[in-house]
Amino acid sequence: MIRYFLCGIILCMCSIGIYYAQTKAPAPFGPVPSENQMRWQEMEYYAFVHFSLNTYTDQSWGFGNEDVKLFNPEKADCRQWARICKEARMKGIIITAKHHCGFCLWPSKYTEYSVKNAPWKNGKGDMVREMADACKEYGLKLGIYLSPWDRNSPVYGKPEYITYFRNQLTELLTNYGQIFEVWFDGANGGNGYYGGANETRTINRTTYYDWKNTYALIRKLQPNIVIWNDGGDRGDLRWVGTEEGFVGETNWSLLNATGEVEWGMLHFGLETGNSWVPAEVNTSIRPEWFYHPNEDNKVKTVPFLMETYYNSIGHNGSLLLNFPIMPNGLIHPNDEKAALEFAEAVKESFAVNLAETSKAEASNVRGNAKEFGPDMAIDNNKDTYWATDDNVTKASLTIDLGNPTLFNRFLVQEYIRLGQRVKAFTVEALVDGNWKEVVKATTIGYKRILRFPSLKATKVRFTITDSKSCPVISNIGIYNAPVFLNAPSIARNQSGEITITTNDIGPIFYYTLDGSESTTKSNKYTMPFPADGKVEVKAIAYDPASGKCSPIGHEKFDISKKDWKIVGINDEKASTIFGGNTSTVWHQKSDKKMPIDLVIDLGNKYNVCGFKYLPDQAKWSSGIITNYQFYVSTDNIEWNLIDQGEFSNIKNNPLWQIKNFSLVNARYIRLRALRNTSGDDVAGYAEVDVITK
Ligand code: FUL
Repeated sequence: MIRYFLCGIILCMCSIGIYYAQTKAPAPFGPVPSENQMRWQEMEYYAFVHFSLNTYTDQSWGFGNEDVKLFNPEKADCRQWARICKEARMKGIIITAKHHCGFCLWPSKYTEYSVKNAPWKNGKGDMVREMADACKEYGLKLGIYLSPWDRNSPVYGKPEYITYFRNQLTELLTNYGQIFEVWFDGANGGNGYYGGANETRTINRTTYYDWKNTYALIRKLQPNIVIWNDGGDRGDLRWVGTEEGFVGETNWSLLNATGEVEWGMLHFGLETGNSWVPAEVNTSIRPEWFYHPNEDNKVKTVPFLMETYYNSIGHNGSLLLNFPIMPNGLIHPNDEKAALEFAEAVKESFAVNLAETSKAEASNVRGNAKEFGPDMAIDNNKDTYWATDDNVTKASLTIDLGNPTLFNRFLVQEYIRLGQRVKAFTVEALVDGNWKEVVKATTIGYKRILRFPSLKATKVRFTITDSKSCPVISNIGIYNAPVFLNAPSIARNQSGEITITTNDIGPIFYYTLDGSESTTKSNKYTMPFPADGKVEVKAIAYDPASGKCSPIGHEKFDISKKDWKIVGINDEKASTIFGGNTSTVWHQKSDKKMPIDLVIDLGNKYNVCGFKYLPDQAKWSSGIITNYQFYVSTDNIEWNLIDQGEFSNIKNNPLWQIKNFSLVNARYIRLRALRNTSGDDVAGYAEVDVITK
């Protein structure tokens, strides 16, 4: 009897042993995030604030010779910024402690070009301190933007600058408490004031800053920090290759630790990368980073911001959304309104997870163990996950919603502490007893959200069709998000015909031509219509099914372009540059060398007070002009130089470049390209326009 009893105990112990052996958690696969990267990833959404002397000069980049006396934000209130960010459900704020102009928002010991010589608070102010205090009060984390390029420093470009740069970093990383992220912009070298030298200084982006030792210093001072660097050595986070607010649909949180990084790698990550370098999507709530009064009505709309949300957080990235601070030191009410409405829209979209109250089944469960079962993906616990046996790379998880249920979003998360694994998956729905493919996608990573038209189904099947190793899924969500219609796009071609379009399916457009707000009582749009000369068009999209209206789309058109001609060019494609279609482009290259002139005959004499240039919208394309001169003439013989300067930040943010000047009479205009982003002899144009009185 005792013998049987002992055997029983031994058998029992063996099976417990086998049970535990079979249900060991999957081993990490490939590179995995550090604790710092993990903490950062879970923040998901945080703010940038851009504030410097540029705020007072209407510039995007300062040259370093702007007067410190300009800095006097009489209502400056970092608590307002923090309150807005908190209410917008952001988790932190990164402040531009020093932008490219070199002006410091804190009283750095190492330069006179700082708040200590500004009239603000009689030189006793410290904006970084006020930001740190406000973040603390509102429970937000603080991050620092310190531009490596300094157009004010006399020693920029020389070895001494590295000591100066590290001294400033030390001040910022020592005196303001915990810093969650440090941001090193990639714009580096070029012309500047440089303590009066006023010259062009170039540096080698990969070697000049000796990042290895700079990183060691940072990690010593702030062990919990993440480093963002688009300039040199790989930091902890990567840029996504654009400032428009989206990262690739395929998005690996991997890159190689060394070697050149091209655009595609930034945008999609690198499937075979040997380092964990996740994507941070940085974009502004307005077109530009710094405050420009003419953008008060160009604040991004809720549908636009929702689009950004799906293309950043929904694509395995984090979202870093910028607020430009006004000269008085506050965030503009339009920006506040947009950010808070956006937060509401996100909340509403993901309010009810239909998967949480459903039943889940999986085609394979690791060791048949409950702790790796499908329920772990719908238990609202980020530390548990559904996993399969090691040899499985194709598997599905079916969610039974019980009744026919309406939904249009599918959210899925990998347990990335064990690496990013999934390469491809599908989502199917059981509609009226038949399985129907709803959507097909590639990578998942920390979070992936898929959108599709609303459908009613009783079951949802998530199938991993390819994975680097056994899948490990920590969360699944199914939602029925409200629809937000996009503001319509309005374009005018060279013959003066207006077209109104949208990417949404099926709405009706209404428009006005007199600057008044458009409503469903305005003119109904049925087809392109003529409206030449100066005209202001406002249009909305209306969805009869839901009764919802979009925000207003708004365009102001200047003089007629019917008679415009490019002088001395025999190329039919050339006139696309005033055709109103921003996706077409024309390049001047052939035998021309910089400077390259574009001469346009406006057909008549006009009182001109500005010009507009839109570069090629393809990312990092050739022929993006950075330095220009603008001339006018009444007879194409005698020319006057009216304006010259730079199109700052045009490579990363290829927006309409708008330059204003005092009124001149002109029939001919000449845009002279002096330099471009790639340093070759190509000048490219998507659109060129003038501003008249
Ligand atoms: C860019 C900078 O050059 C812009 O001015 C801005 O600070 C943005 C966040 O990064 O590359």
